[in-house]
Amino acid sequence: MSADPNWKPASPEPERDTSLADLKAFPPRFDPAWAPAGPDVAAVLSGDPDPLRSLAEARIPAIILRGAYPAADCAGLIGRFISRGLMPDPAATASSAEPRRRIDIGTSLGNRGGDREAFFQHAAETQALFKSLFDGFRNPVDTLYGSLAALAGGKRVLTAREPDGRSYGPAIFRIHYGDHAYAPHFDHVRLREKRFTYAASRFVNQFAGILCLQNDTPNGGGTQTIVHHRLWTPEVEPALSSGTFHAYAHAQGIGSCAVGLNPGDLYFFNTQCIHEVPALLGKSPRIVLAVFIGYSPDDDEIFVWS
Ligand SMILES: O=C(O)CCC(=O)C(=O)O
Repeated sequence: MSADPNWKPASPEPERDTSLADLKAFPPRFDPAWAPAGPDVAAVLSGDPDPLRSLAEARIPAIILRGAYPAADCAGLIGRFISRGLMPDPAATASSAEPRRRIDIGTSLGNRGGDREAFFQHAAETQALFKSLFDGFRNPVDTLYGSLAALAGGKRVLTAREPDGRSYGPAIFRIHYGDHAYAPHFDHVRLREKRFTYAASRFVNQFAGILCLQNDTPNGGGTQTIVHHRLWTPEVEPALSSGTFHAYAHAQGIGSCAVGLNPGDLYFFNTQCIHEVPALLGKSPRIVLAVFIGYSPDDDEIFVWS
């Protein structure tokens, strides 16, 4: 698999400058009463025996597991991506000056699911690539799945698959360049992408798991995710599609939570909550390992895909 410079959003995004001006005019109201659970699995479970249900009901904005993956292995993996030609070397000005806004290493259902055969073919290539990509480092995909399983109260955590046995991409590295931003949006395989022909659409709730490998600035700080205390419903859609969600949140008194991450930190959140990653301002690409997660309170399985 080679770097994929042709990333396009799964659905049209609002005009970026409108969103950014809106964020400046109506900064989020951070709500200390809507606090993430953490900082490790034991502490989360001692405060709440069923944290995924709490996430599904948006009673907490996120579960943040600090230092879930070794920071040294984050740096080592990035070196490997560069040496294998999966991402450009930021030190090589010729390639880093190319106008790439996001590179994926992995298979995105949102971007590729329109062509079912090509999607499963690509997912098989990702599975093959991941067999050796992490050799010599701790396997970050195992860290993500293992952490989720530890929080899942006995439910079986597995890569999403169809009844014919074909499985999806297990996880995806997303490398965000320059002033890349995710405007306020939600993700849901049924409610947003409407991929009813995929088995992952059986789940009621969708979460994301995000492991930070590198921020856009070193030593903390930098651009971080904001999760808003508002589950998507059709009523909120006009504010999302017009790029005016921040004004809407201000008018409605919607609280928010900023998720500040360092390399090695892992967080889970409910992707039906409106969320965003404001424009990157630092010089380094922001690099994460990401998954989507299908969860239903009364389903013994949890599906994971990218
Ligand atoms: O990179 C992140 O922290 C969140 C990305 C995001 O918005 C998403 O997965 O929907």
